[in-house]
Amino acid sequence: MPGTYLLDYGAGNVRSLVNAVKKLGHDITYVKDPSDILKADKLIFPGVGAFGSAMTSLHTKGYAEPLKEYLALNKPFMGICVGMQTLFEGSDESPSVPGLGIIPGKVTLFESTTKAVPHMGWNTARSIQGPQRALDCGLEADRAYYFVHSFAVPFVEGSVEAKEWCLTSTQYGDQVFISSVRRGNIFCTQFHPEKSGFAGVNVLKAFLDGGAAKGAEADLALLQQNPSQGLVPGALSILNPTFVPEASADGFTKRVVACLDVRANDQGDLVVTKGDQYDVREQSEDENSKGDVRNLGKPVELARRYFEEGADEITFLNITSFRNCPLLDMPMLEVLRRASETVFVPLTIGGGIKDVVDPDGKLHPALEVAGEYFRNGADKVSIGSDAVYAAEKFYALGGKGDGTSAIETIAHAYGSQAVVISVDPKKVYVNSPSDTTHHVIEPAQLGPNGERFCWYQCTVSGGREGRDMDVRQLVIACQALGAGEILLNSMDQDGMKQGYDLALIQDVRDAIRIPVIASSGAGSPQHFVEVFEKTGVEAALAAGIFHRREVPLETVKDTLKQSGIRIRNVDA
Ligand code: 1PR
Repeated sequence: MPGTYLLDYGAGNVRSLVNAVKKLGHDITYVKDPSDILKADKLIFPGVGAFGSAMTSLHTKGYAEPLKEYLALNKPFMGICVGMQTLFEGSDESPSVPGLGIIPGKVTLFESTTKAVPHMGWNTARSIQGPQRALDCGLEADRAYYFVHSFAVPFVEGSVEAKEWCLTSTQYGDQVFISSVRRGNIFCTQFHPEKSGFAGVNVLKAFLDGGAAKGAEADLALLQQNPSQGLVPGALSILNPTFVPEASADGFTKRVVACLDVRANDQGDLVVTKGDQYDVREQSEDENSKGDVRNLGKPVELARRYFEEGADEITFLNITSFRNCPLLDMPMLEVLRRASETVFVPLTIGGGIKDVVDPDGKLHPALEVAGEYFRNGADKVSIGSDAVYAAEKFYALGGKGDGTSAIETIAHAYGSQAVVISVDPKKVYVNSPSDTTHHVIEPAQLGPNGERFCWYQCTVSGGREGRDMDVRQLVIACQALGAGEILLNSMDQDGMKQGYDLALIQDVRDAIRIPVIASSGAGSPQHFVEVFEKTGVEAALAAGIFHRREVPLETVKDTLKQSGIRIRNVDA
């Protein structure tokens, strides 16, 4: 059957892409057999995971040769992220594995001494082939797109890939890389259109409506006007000789994340709740009974609201996951499936990412649990308690992993960018650094007994148990084990609306190079300004003020913008 096909090798979340394509009114069929590839009218290849495993999957499934043939026929093709990278000659990520070699050039690792790596977040795309060509592909200069990658193809002025392929380039910190390519009917993006809000949905729409082909026709017209260029019609894009690209500028934005703590209430309904210092029950008049679990709304509806209001990412935390839950009963799977139908920004799921045992004794390793979440619409999983146990083992082994932890196995299969560590620290005050073996800092305020110092103790099971590990030890170990991001909560600040714990956040930001999401304590838009200006974190998360509509997301973004902090505009 001709039609639009999806080339998937089962390595991650393709649900959002499929949902976006369907939302645009198109059917999409999964490639199940190599022969399907050449049947396609349009082919989308959303690469996920590492370059080497993507290439290996293409070869072992017999997809590589028909794919090359499809590309040589100049049929409509859209590659996304690693799906774009595989078209190049190779990647430093997997040096021994050659790419498809359709585009000259090599994928290289971002420099991490000057900025956080992965490049995770929203950034703009500068037109290289001229604004009309970009527009044909649905790309607009003033909109931001969601990127998540550690490797990219450098944009080198004058190189063949820059001259003949590069549609847009993007600057991240001090580096400029190729963020989309187009030649004839072949169009690829390094960013994820299916995660880039309405701006990204427009890019998918343009592809499905034949956008790249419009460019191919324009190439032909240009070629007829300039026959001396000697290019092959329909197969090559040529630079518009009259177009001079703008100077490159870093368009990377800070992210505002909405967080939904989810659990079943006493009636058994799944609700979004929110605690004060992790206590999610209403105050009870009767000392002997517990108050009700606070109910602030339904997870799917709230997620949709935050997407529409401009959240750059949405995180769901299953906060009662310390209870063992059989894999098939995981309530968050349905939440994800439904949320990914209407929410087109990255979704993170946390709580219960660990080895799970079913009532019949069947063990599901954390990797399998995470895989289930990815297939149901998650882009990242967040690991809490299990990360603390993994870090303890890391130090017991003398500063190395043994390859079996959830962090290692999930990062290996799905990439570091898919593994977030959720940290639940609690302050422990001391009079002097010599009172503890842990790393101490001087907090802004003295402790209850006038203590000048404190260390941050890691906890497990939603703060119910403290461990002999400080936050600095935890984040350093998790980074070494392969985590891609830190979600830094604070049990002391949670729900208090007094602002983020800047000393803690600064300390963690300085200790590692992976992105950090500041969490807990936001009470006003100014708190977001403060955390970005004072600590340099990449993202800031809030829950209570958004759920209670005390501070709208739009106001947070407007205030950040007015303060000169780059953010993604709320799009429509
Ligand atoms: O240990 O891997 O199963 O994960 C459990 C997850 O559940 C962890 O991510 C842990 O942070 C979370 N969790 C467990 N218990 C609670 C609780 O509140 N009782 N929630 C909990 C953590 C903190 C943030 C909150 C921010 C912002 N909640 O998620 O959203 O503090 O709040 P604010 O803006 O209102 O101040 P595992």
